[in-house]
Amino acid sequence: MYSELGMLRFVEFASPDIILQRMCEMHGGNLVHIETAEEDNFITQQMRTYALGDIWMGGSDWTKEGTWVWEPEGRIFQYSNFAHGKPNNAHGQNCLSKAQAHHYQWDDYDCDEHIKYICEKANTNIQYPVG
Ligand SMILES: [Ca+2]
Ligand SMILES: [Ca+2]
Repeated sequence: MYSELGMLRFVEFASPDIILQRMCEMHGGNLVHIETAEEDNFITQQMRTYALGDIWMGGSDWTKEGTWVWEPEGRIFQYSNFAHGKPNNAHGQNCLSKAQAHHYQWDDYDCDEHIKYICEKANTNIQYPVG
């Protein structure tokens, strides 16, 4: 079950992030990339509005530990908003979350955590069904 909100699609279930990226691709998008403070604040507002808790974004340091990139393009972060002391690579964490517990700042999580996720797609003015 999901609802459309501008270019964002909130999907109301969770599964490992690789599958999530595939789910986003099936809908013509990617896991969300947050590339400006403005976009970060916008996503925070949506998370509060929809009580999403923590979410996955489309970043990882999977390929090179400590080098965070937006997937699948592999573009290195220009903007980031990690919480104090994060990322900490605890247990080898390689996936990127935006966490209510960290006041909506970012943390690296274990990639198999079951949390919600946000897909984004280019704003093409195409209308999608809500279901
Ligand atoms: Ca890591
Ligand atoms: Ca962490």
